[in-house]
Amino acid sequence: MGLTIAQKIIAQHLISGEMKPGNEIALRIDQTLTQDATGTMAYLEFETMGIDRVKTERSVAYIDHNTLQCGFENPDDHRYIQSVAAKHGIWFSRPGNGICHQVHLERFGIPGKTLIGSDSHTPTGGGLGMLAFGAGGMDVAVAMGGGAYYITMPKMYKVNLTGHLRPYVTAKDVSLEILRILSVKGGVGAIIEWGGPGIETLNVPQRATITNMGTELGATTSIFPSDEMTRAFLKAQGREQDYVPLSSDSDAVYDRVIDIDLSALEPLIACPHSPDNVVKVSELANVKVDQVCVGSCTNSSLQDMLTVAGMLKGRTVCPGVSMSVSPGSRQVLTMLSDMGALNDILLSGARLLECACGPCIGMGFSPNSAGVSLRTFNRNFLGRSGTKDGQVYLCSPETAVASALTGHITDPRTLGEAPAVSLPDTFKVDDSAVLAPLPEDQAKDAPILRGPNIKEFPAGNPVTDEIKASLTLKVGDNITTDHIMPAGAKILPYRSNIPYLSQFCFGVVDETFAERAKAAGQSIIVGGSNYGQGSSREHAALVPLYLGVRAVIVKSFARIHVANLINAGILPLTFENPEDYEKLNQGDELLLTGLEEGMKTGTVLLKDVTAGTEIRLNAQLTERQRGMLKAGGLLAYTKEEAQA
Ligand code: MIC
Ligand code: SF4
Repeated sequence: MGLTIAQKIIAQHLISGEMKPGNEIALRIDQTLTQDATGTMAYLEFETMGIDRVKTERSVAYIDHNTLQCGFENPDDHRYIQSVAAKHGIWFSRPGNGICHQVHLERFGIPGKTLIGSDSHTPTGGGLGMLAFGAGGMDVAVAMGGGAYYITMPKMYKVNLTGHLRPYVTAKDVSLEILRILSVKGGVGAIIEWGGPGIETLNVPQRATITNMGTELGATTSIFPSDEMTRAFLKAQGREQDYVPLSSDSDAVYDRVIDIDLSALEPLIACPHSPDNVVKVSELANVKVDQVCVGSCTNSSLQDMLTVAGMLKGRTVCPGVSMSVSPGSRQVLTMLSDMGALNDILLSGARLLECACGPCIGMGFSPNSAGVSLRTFNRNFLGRSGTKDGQVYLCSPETAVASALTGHITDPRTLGEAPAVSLPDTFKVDDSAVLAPLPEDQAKDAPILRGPNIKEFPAGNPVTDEIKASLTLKVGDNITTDHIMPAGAKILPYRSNIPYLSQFCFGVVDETFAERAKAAGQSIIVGGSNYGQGSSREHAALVPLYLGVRAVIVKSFARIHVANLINAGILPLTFENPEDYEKLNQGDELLLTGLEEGMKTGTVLLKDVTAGTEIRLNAQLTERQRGMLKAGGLLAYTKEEAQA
């Protein structure tokens, strides 16, 4: 039987485990990346491991999320990350150099290598044939220390593309189409390989838009073959030597095959508040638009920016619309400027923002009250923009610009001929904003610069035989980590201060949760399906841990979040019978007993002391995961293992 691309890379990096879907496998990791909002915690965790130098082929620390610097907190954290990077062998991408995924694709990604990043959109690297995963900070810390990365061996899905995109229809519309087909849970437990004759028409930045948004499907990761398009991209980046061809075997077997005819696609748009709430742009033609934002790791490549500039050239943004443009990297911005296209953007009245995540994570540029905001980003979860009643839609740069020009949601095909955009054969290569780590002999005495915003992170509690706790919060389906631990300009600067962050936990859902949980001492959260979808932020586990959450019981979990819960020593459980979800009420006193045995057999008994009922729960845990929970989390477990 032949192998898929992902199976080939997994086989080359397999440390342990059998490559059978559902089995736990351990992978050797070649590269890591962190960003600043998750990085501070990841490096604090790395420091506790006492390892002098990272063991990876390449580790890069990016500063791209927390760049507002409204006080000392961010610059202090940046200095901390810069000093850790210099000392421990990590490359440091300075603030302003760009969004981690865009810069990593341009400068460091290599086909066939494994990459994990403390950011859920790390699969962007799949656009050039990397096997790239989003992970919690602790997992990245362990990988930097040379440890394996553990995942459940995924199923293999293939999306077969035929035809070619018509004018004004884009890679983003392909992403939205697959979200329409599969939904935000449709990729859970699977790696999505993109193939078929249609991929020959897509260049690496377009492919990266597609692999980037595979995260919204809940997929473990997404990947494209490495072919002549990949070679051309690497060559343009002055890195042709990094090219290796990669393809699946002709007799590779897939668990599911989905066909998409590119020629039949139309411009699509995701409505509030979920990326899979997809309709045709033409169906929303009368919706008035207040704000338009172009950028984010999904749509900030040179190609996207040149298209935006081409469409804006000689036109002005509608007076009722406020528009922002954030290029993905310094390379993109300086090339836009060299090519004269930057002026077309500036003269249109659009506001140029820094090469950073910016509005995508609520770091400024929030919409007005109940404002309709069209964004080329990947997530439109409730409240994420910073305006709770903001109505955020996700679309392509083409649809975004067309709507900015008319003031209402507009199918770009109504605008006349699309601007012709061609990418130069050579990109402008200037890595001066990426600082090399110190040589080993100088690194030893180099200081680590810690600011007062860095507070200790909570230690996990070993899971013993019994947990008695109150059900302090019951939530529904598709709860995102933006619900659990919101971000945005007011909160994000405190990512290294768990006690401060804790007051905002679940704030968008229930403002009194944090107080209640603290008062209860020990608590259990109950949720529906796909609990914890979205970002990789381990704060969505560490903050509940700090507030006394000992277990989370749901219908199903999202991949990265359940790993983060276990890493933090919080017991993840699922209903044996999903209908039992209805039997539990917020405020009930709950008792989990026989956990020692139950964690081994996979079945645990829950007593609802208040209601006097009993419910059976699944505890699907590997031996390693049980070990982590019994030790009180990954860090404690790693220490125990090292001592043993
Ligand atoms: C996001 O898009 O939600 C983020 C902010 O990039 C997160 C990481 C974080 O919360 O710091 C992600 O996607 O993992
Ligand atoms: Fe940054 Fe947004 Fe991409 Fe997250 S999704 S990495 S916040 S640009």
